[in-house]
Amino acid sequence: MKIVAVELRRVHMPLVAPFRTSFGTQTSRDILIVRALTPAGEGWGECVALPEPSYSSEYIDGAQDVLRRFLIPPLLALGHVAAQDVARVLQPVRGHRMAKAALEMAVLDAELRARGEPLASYLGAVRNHVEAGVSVGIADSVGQLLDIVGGFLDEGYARIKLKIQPGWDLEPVAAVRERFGDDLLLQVDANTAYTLADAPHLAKLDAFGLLLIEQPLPEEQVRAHAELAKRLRTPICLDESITSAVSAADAIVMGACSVVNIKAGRVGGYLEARRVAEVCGAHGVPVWCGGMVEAGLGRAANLALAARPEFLLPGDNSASQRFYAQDITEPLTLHDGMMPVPAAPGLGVTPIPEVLSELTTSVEQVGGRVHQ
Ligand code: SMG
Ligand code: MG
Repeated sequence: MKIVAVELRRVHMPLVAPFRTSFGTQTSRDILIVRALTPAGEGWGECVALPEPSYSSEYIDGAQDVLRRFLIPPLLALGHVAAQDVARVLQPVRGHRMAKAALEMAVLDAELRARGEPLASYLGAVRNHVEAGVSVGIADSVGQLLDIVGGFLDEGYARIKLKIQPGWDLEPVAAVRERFGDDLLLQVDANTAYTLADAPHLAKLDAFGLLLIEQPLPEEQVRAHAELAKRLRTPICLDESITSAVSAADAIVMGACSVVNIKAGRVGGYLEARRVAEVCGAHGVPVWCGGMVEAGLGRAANLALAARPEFLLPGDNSASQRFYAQDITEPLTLHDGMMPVPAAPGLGVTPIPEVLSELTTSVEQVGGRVHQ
């Protein structure tokens, strides 16, 4: 289809509670929403970049700049573009995977809506519900953490992920295990907060029967993760380090991880995310779908991806209300511990115009005028 123009919109969404990780505390989410305008209709994308380059090198103003100046113009210049061509067209631009992913997502949504196909079936979904996990931030105290975890379990979440950092690891994990029992599916995420020298300390987590420890060491330290894996019984899962299907294959072959967290934004789009899943599946490595505190568009797309067969562990696929009192789309909700996979064409959800305009802080359009 012909991409006539692309709208870049920023929305500001308050979080229901602060979300603290080893790299910072968020109290609201500033999100870049991408809308592709075509003669056949529109398509929506959501960029997962955070306001600061703290989770990874990308950040939201940078993503918007590279989209405006370097990523959108080559697509507008084409007479016709299919979603499966977007990554190749954008390949001359190095990196900027989150920005590229958001643009590809918008083109893919437009294409799928135009032909009436849900994203889930396009991506190869094998189920219409996925088990819901929830990521729990660093709390002010262990007592507060236990209340928060208990609340999520009451809501029906099937798996708990605790954010950890030096000084907030063994004690909260031990307390959650003791309070909620050995059957609780429990895992931890360090967001690169440790070094290989912490191996003896991290090995103490082995006592708690965790599903996995996610990204203990810095993004570039894949070999060090392989070294750490030899010293821990807890399986290592990589998040930040996995930026493509090729890097996933390398990490697996090196022995750096035995589980992979797949985030489409981090690997440059849902089509590359599908390739990451295929590579992991071929190596017998289970995967799960990560989250980036997305609003409804990103959440819906993640559910479609998580419905693929390689997704053998519950992901960070939580309900809209885990972070947002008011989502920009119809809310995605839990049903008996499961999240339904959207079944309508494209992403299966659409921004609610009044909510979107109320939360919007800026809008710019790149490309021509569209009459619709
Ligand atoms: O969307 O449920 C979510 C957040 C899941 O913990 C989560 N994401 O490293 O996996 C991760 C973090 C990255 C974003 S933290 C702001
Ligand atoms: Mg992570």
